[in-house]
Amino acid sequence: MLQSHHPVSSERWQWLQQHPIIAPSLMCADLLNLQDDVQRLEAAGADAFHVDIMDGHFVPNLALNLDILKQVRSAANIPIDVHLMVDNPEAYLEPAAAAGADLCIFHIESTYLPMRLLRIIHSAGAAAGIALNPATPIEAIRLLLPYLQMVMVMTVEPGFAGQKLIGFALDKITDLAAIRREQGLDFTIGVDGAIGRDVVTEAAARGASFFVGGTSGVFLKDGTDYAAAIELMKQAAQAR
Ligand code: S6P
Ligand code: MG
Repeated sequence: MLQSHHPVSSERWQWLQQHPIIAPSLMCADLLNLQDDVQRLEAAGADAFHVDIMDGHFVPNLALNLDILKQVRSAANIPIDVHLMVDNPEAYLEPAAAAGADLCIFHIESTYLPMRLLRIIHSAGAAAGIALNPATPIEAIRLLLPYLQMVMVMTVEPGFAGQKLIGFALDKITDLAAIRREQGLDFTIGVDGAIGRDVVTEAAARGASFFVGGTSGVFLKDGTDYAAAIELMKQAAQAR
């Protein structure tokens, strides 16, 4: 029988076990002063940076790219996760890891060769995550769960910041947490899309521990500074 690959748990992935992890989404940052924002967000208590990469095909928008990732890596001291919203994700995995991604997340909707992609990510030394669009059922990745360090539950259709929450996606957190418990697995459950404080509390209660902070969580229009916004998200995650 063919041996399927079983990643040896790496020390480089330990940060994913922390609760909570608040990961500001850098496509929402001040792109004209990105270095400054990276430093301010770190000083404000950000646990990781979330870098969205789009191709205008898988989603109808463009966001950050691998060159920006490389520059962020050189300015940042905390882990970086890369969220690939692209067709043909295999073309981006090794370059993303080489550019400094600690965690590479691809969409299950973008591939029919997920085990191949997981092997590429792990061979490059990064942790592997799979994102699910709001309407994609857990069934699509159930057999892959033992190989994953993260499942990213999308609570908006990917592509844009500032959208409305798609609440039914939160049910998947509960189901994923139950499978994780029953099977003794250790993947982290993340949520991305319209993650304000109320959603943080609900998602944490269901079993999520990784929260992407965009315009609803970290980059608030009401003048709340980064430190206060991140602290409020952390408190919201503990209020369960
Ligand atoms: C877009 C991307 C997300 C956004 C984030 C923004 O699909 O994957 O990471 O940057 O959703 O957050 P918010 O609070 O503006 O929805
Ligand atoms: Mg994202």
